[in-house]
Amino acid sequence: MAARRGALIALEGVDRAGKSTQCRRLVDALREDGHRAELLRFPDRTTEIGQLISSYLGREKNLEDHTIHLLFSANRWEHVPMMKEKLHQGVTVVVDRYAFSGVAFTSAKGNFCLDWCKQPDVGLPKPDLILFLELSPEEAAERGNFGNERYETSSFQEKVLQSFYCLMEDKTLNWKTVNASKSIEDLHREIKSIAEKTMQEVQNKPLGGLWT
Ligand code: Z5A
Ligand code: MG
Repeated sequence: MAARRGALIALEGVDRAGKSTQCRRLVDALREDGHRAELLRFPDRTTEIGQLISSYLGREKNLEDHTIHLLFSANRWEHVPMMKEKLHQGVTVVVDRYAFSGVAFTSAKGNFCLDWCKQPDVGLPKPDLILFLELSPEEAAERGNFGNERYETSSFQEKVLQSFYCLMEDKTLNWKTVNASKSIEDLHREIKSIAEKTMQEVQNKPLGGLWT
């Protein structure tokens, strides 16, 4: 029998929904329970491509809209060999944002169709679970002001949210929406339970390709 594989779990959601907090909590808790689990964050600002992205987000550098979209995608592709290796070794990989952020943010700029935005990410490892952390703009505002990075304005974030809702209509993907206004601890318990169920369900199933 083939070795059991790990699950690919993506966390998505609006700004300040708690994605990074919950990704860290999930990986720590899975490890404490004896699972092998690793965290990846997109954009990964540590690679050469990631540094370009980071200077774009920090407004130090201007890049043409298609160009930055392709760089965000390239930043995911550069991790694919490692992600596949880990997953096939039985390691669960938790990703803090993934291709869905890529599509939602670029398409929110207008003049981009969803289909064009998806193309560069077609064939990436398909998440077994996409947890969408839902939070109203009012509740997000209570968690502090927007930062100074590009995209951090309420009007833009509202368009991003609408793009996420379009992506969630795709029933070939396992989207689960969770209420991110709960306490960090309650939300963590809910996310951990959904993640564990998915890990069980997919361990003997082949890894899919995204949007293929
Ligand atoms: N982007 C893109 O355009 N294309 C792409 O392909 C990708 C991304 C992958 C940088 O992302 C930008 O890149 C982002 C999308 C774009 N632009 N925007 N906006 P990033 O991931 O680096 O962004 P970030 O700086 O990490 O922010 P975030 O992800 O929006 O925040 P978060 O991770 O969801 O939240 P958090 O850091 O866990 O928590 C935020 C605060 O709330 C913090 O003070 C927490 O302590 C607090 N918090 C968290 N949970 C709770 C609960 N449950 N209750 C109360 N307070 C809480
Ligand atoms: Mg974050």
